[in-house]
Amino acid sequence: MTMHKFWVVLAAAVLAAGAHAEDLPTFRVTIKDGAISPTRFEAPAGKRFKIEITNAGKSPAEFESIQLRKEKVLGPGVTSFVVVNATSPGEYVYFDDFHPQARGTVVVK
Ligand SMILES: [Cu+2]
Repeated sequence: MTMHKFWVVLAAAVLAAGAHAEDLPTFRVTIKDGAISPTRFEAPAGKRFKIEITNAGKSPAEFESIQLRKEKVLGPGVTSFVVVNATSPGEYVYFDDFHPQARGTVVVK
C-alpha cells in the first residue's frame, strides 16, 4: 500500500484522459466488509475493459491487482472504476487489500 498516493494521482490523470471509458466493456465487482463478488469473471484479451467497483460495506475497501497493476481505495458506499489496458490471455488475481482473504480472478481470454 506504499504507492497509494502515486496511484490516486495516476487514477485522476487516467480519469481525465479517459473520455471514452464509459464505452468500454464493463464488469462490476462489489466489495462488502471482507467479501468480494464475483470471485471469477471473464474479460476479452487484447482490448481495454473497465472494472466498476462498488464498496457496499461499512468499512473502507481497496480493490487491488498486482498483476494488472491496479489499485483503488474506496470509502464505504463509494463506486469507482479502473480501466484495464490490452491484456494477454491468462488469469489475474484481484483482492481487497484491506481484507486480503477476499480474492477473485479475472480470466482474460
Ligand atoms: Cu494497496
